[in-house]
Order: sequence, then structure tokens, then C-alpha cells
Amino acid sequence: MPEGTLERTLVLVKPDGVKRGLLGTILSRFEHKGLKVVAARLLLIGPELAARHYAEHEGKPFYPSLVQHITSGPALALALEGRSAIAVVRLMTGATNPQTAAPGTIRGDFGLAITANLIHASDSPQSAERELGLYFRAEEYLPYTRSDEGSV
Ligand code: FUP
Repeated sequence: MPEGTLERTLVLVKPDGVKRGLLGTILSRFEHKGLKVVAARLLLIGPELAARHYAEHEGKPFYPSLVQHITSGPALALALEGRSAIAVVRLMTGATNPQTAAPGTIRGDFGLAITANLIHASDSPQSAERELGLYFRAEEYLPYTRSDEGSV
């Protein structure tokens, strides 16, 4: 089994996840998996950043509620690093609609609503690069070695 490429991906815990007190629960899943938190920022996403983040969805029927939700309270932006991190985090996130997301995934275990579906996760290397750039500057990534690195 190949080790996979070392990647960085963006996760946003959306305002519903923050307001429900699920920050620690969600973050611990990624930590326990072996993904490394290399940058983190709690922020209020304004309309401009929301529009840039969700540019690909502009014009779709659900776009207004998407922007309304993501701007409705604080969100936690995380840069996670690990082998095949983009695909691994997407698997752990689960299907877009929490009603059909598999149990064991974050959306499958903690939600029922499609707009308030707890987290966002980049879906490709191109999206990860673009989306990380919306939330973090290069100097905000803090490299370090996890004590369990190489064993998970
Ligand atoms: P995902 O990559 O799983 O976050 O899903 P998409 O990029 O397709 O959609 C982005 C967000 O739009 C989802 F998190 C929730 C919202 N959405 C809806 O509200 N209704 C839809 O039919 C599809 C997506």
C-alpha cells in the first residue's frame, strides 16, 4: 500500500458546529486519525469572504442560504496535514447531506440538516490550495513533528 503524498487541506467547522459545542469532538477525530493541525483560526466569515469561498455555487438555488449560514457566527478554519490528507478528510467528513452520510463520518454522526452540515472540507488539490489561501498566509503554517509521527 503506497504511503500517499503529503498534503494539506482546509477544514472549516461551520457556525452550527461551533454553536453546538462540537469543536473539540470534531477536532479530536482528525487528531486521533493522525492528521497534523498546522494552522488554525477562529473567525467571523463576512459576505465577501463567503462569496469567494463559495464562488463555484453562485447562482444555485441554495447559494443564499449557504452564505447566510456560513456568515451567521464564528467558524474555525483548520489547515490539516498528512498523507493523502485531502481524500482522508473528505472520507471522514461524509456525504454532503447528513441524512445520507454514512455513520462513522462527521456529518453522518452529528447532523440532519444539509445547509448546517457541520464542516467544509476541500475536495481536490486545486480546491485545497485555493481555499487554504483564503484563510491563511504562508507564515501562519507552523511546522512541527508529532510525537506519534511515523507510527500512525
Ligand atoms: P460538500 O463538498 O460536500 O461540502 O458539498 P458541495 O460543495 O456540493 O456543497 C457545498 C455546500 O452547499 C454544502 F456543504 C451544503 C450546501 N448545499 C445545499 O445546501 N444544498 C445542496 O443541494 C447542495 C449543497
